[in-house]
Amino acid sequence: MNAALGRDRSLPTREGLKRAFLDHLLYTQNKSLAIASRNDLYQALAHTIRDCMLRTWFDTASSYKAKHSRMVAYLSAEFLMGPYLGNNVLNLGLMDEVKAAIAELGLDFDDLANQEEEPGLGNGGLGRLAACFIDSLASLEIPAIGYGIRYEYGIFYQTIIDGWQVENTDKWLRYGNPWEIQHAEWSVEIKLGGRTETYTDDAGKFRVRWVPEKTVAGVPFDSPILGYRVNTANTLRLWRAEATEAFDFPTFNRGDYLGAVSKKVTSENLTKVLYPNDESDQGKELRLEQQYFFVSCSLQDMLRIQINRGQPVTEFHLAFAIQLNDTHPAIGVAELMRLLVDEHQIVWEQAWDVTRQTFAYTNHTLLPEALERWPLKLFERVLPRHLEIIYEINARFLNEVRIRFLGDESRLSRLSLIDESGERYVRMAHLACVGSSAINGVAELHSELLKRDVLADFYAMWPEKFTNVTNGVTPRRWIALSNPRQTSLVSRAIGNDWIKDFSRIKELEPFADDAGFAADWQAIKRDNKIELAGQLLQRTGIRVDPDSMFDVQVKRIHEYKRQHLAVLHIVALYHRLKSDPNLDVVPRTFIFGGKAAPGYHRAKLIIKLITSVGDVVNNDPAVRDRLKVVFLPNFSVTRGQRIYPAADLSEQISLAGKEASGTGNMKFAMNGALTIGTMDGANVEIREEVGADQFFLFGLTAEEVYALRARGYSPSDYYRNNAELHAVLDLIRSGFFSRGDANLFAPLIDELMHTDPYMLLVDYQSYVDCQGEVDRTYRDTQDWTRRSILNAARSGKFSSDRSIRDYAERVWKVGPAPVSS
Ligand code: H2P
Repeated sequence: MNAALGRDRSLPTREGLKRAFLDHLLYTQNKSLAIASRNDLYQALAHTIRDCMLRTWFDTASSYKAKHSRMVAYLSAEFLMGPYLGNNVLNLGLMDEVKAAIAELGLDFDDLANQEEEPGLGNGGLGRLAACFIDSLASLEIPAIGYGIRYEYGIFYQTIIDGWQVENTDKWLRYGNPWEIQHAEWSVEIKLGGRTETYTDDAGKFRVRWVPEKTVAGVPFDSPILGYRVNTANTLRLWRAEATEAFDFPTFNRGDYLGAVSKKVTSENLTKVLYPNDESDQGKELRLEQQYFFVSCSLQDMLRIQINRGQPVTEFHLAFAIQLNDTHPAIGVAELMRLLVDEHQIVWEQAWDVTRQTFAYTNHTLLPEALERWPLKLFERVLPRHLEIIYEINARFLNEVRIRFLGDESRLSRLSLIDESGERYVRMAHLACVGSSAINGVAELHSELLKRDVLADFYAMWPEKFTNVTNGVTPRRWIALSNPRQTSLVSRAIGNDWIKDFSRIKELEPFADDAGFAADWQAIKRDNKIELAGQLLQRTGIRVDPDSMFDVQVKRIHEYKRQHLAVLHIVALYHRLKSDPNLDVVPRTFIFGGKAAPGYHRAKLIIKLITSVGDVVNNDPAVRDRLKVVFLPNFSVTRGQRIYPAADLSEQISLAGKEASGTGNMKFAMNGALTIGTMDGANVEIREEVGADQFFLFGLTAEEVYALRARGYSPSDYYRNNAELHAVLDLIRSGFFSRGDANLFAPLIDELMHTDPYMLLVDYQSYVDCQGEVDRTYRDTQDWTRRSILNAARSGKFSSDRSIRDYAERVWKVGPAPVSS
């Protein structure tokens, strides 16, 4: 700890902060104020803030150790943390003091905070959920550790060139990461490839040994995760792969200089880069290695902690509750079995008991193509011992099934851990279900559909394992940090306890009818919009009117999320304006953001469609600036923090039954945006909570989608029978938005007209009508503002603190273990 910050945990004074900052500038960055770059200043500030957290971090670790607290281990291949500085200052309760101290040095806090390279170690909702959960676990003082991968390059940096997405590597570590501490002393060794052999141990027992083809080292990098204004700082532990031997002397001595370091290079490739979602099969082997790598590192680490505490490994499940964030870490089930049986000589039955009681599995998707499975051949090549273990688990499991469902052969093949319908695959979701004591979906509807559809056979086996935990997001980052104006207004009205206990946001309800409060609320929204408009201009060159309605859709680009349905609406409006230039429309700014997986061509074409329609609409004088379409490149946590507070309308328009939950929908709602959406994912619960008046509902329900598909769906009927839709599709198809190139959008439009797997054409009219209702409501500013306040006031359920309490109670059976000061 920096001496200037004092030796106890009491918070530093402004003078102390200034001194610590200048010390770090000098001793850590080796610069004076006069010659420091902005990055130097950021680094010095980051180190100063980190120092303020260290003592809490150490005290938390010793308290857990002393009390033998049962720990939650959250295993996730992705942690989309977003920038740390602001969040840490907020959670320390030091925002005002730090801002003042920095200002007194003639600097601007926000300016320095903007220097931070955000660790983009996730694709979207799944990774961001892990980050919200880690914040809530610490804030609720629940002993927990997040385990993941320290990718050298996170999700690609997206630029838009000529309307197309272009991917650039994300060099987030280029200036170093002040928030992590490397712990080489806790490195572990990871085996890969090779073969297995049997032997008889000293006691005459028959055993199996894994003889790997190669080994790599896993090195942990720890970041403190401070809870909001509590004495708890948990740990996020991310693993980096390194060569066990960095330099091969025999090779070097033979004169092969490159060869001497090649092992180092290939080993380090393992944690080089985060895989984008929806990628094709290429590079799959490395991804399996990545998953196994971080899972094995983490399990070995937990066993080390367990043994250090003097607890027997047969009580592993009493010490740790492991949550599998999707199937990416599901190999953990086989790995824990291997560690217990092969390395700790525990008998199979006991090891299996321990394993099953340790794991719980969260499913995040209903899309069948997104359920992970590994070609058996590849699996065997990388993890030969695990395949044997999986066979054994499967044999025992299928016996259980046989007894329960006598003679039901098709059930056996449906449930098997191995898919044998064609080329053979290992089914990771099945491994996760069999090896876990609890299985959950991430919203009520999603959990129901899991039981009915994707995991129906497992539900029939073990109904008691299934539960639902609706997602949530942290109000600290997504309101207090992102929307300081709304935060102070709310706190002036109801005090600031809502930041810690978000259920109390409901106390805001009466203020919906308070004219003064409403006027302030509206003014704040406008200020936030002005700020975002500035960013949009700077990043895209497009000038937008802050008095227009900000209609926003930000999320991964995917056909099921239906960004192109929003485009059909824009084109319809444009078409109406062209036919009747004096039409009275509500001026709107359509804002899109999100990344398409580099190999997902259709998604990239959707981006091109958005930007192409934008080019025409934004530059057509006949529109007279009443419609603007902006695609903000490189949507990220940082960008999200500017966008959610500035939105009027939140677009949540996936086909019902496809979006597991959604979490952006919650961030918008908390920041006062009304939702237009389908009965999908957590939308259903949002509507239930905020009330139907605050939610513009359209489209088929999941039931209706099933029924229509069963009857046989013919999109061309909708095309033929709806004149406006007909015109809209024709206009896009004709090349009007693509400088006459009629081929460009043909694949997209032809698909809509022929198969339309996400039923845009069915929901089109209902969506456009609903948007008409949005317009009518928006025209009455007072009414809109009232709804906006009510909406935010009733969003209490969607705090990730509530989600974590649900997990703690229903799944992990853990409670808070406050760290005394
Ligand atoms: C996914 C689901 C979302 C869900 C999120 C977190 C995979 O996120 O699709 O519906 O809210 O996990 O559970 P995303 O699509 O944003 O990558």
